[in-house]
Amino acid sequence: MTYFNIDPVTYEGPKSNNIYSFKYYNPEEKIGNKTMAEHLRFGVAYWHTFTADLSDPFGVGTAQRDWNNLEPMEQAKARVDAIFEFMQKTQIEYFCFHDVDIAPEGSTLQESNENLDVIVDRIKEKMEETGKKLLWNTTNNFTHERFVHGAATSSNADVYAYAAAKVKKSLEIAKKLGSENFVFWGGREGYESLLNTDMKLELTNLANFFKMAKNYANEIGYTGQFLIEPKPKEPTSHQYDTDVATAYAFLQKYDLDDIFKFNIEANHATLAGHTFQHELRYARDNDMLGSVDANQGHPLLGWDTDEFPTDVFDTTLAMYEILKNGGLAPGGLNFDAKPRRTSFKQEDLVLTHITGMDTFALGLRVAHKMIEDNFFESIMDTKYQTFKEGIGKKIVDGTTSFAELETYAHNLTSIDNASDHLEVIKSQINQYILNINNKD
Ligand code: XLS
Ligand code: NI
Ligand code: NI
Repeated sequence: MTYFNIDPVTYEGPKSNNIYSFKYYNPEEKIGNKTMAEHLRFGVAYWHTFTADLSDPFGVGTAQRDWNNLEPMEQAKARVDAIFEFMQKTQIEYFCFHDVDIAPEGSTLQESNENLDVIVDRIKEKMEETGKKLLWNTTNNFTHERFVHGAATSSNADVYAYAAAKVKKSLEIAKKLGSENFVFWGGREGYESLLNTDMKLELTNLANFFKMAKNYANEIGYTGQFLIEPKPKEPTSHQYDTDVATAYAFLQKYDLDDIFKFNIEANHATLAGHTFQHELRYARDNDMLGSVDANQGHPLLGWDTDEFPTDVFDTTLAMYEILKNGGLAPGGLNFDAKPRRTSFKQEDLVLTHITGMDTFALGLRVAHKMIEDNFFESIMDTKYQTFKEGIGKKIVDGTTSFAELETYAHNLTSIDNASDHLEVIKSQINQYILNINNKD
């Protein structure tokens, strides 16, 4: 059975009109000292691409998929075959999933685990056959009604235990499939209202949950990188892992900051009232940048629309942060993104990924060139030059005092501030993007 009736997608360059080709992503081409494939480490999200049906709060699913009418376990098997064919044809090396994406839940935990075992075995075989790898897996502790009050922050200890059992199983799967990372996204870890929420208790329980997860990973010898994926709201009105800064403070308070890094999702950053670059920078500056959920929000909609990335300005700045981070490995760029409800054909799965991959590949090319030219570095150099010597250097080194600064201020005859020409900087970035394919 063939699910995608196309030849493998290859690089044809920016002049090609073939929608089934890469215009900017050339996996084996070296950019600096790594190939594009090594820089970008693209991943496909099982849930959006193979499990979801494109329903929204106002309408049923529109996705036309070959596996739509199969029985649950047959459907699960077909999806495994489909995703591996998909990865072969799109040259995507990694994939990511939640437990419930790959196998149907049974009526008991035991039954769910048995279903998982069957599918995980099939996935393992396919991984060995194709060389494709698991970027990360995670646990869905938010969809089922038992998680109505959350999972590791539920007000019900029985639910907490159930959630722990599911994460335990997911860690075993991670170990078995050699998952390079393990993700915790907050799901329903947050609150609807503080009127009836003991935030302090819930956060302490959450911290203990993470500690037990790490202990269990150590016990079974699972060494993948642990990642937290911040999000400010949706589904709860306040998610505990609001943004990188908030989650970092939580990790530090509970002494978990050595165990985790962050998986940063572009659309979550904008939901939090930040730019994507802000979240990446905050994490990078603190050596906490682990992986990325590559998508973008819709500028007119206030929720997690999970669009495929198309904004080159954004991907350029993202790739700048990622390059300055020394890359993402063992993390990568997981397309936590879905076709619009109106793009319901199976082939749209391929076309959307080509779009996202090309947008990041173009961003990589531009960001690399800017770094070669020391573009941002020389801007910063000029802007902060007063901190390189004299009183400025003393401030940076922490070797001055208010008394000394006061004396210094009294002696100033004038203060000269420079314009930062921000509009010129933006225009120069446009020039970089437009000229990236010109050799002269
Ligand atoms: C939801 C999240 C979710 C995580 C994995 O908004 O992005 O998809 O990436 O649980
Ligand atoms: Ni995500
Ligand atoms: Ni999301």
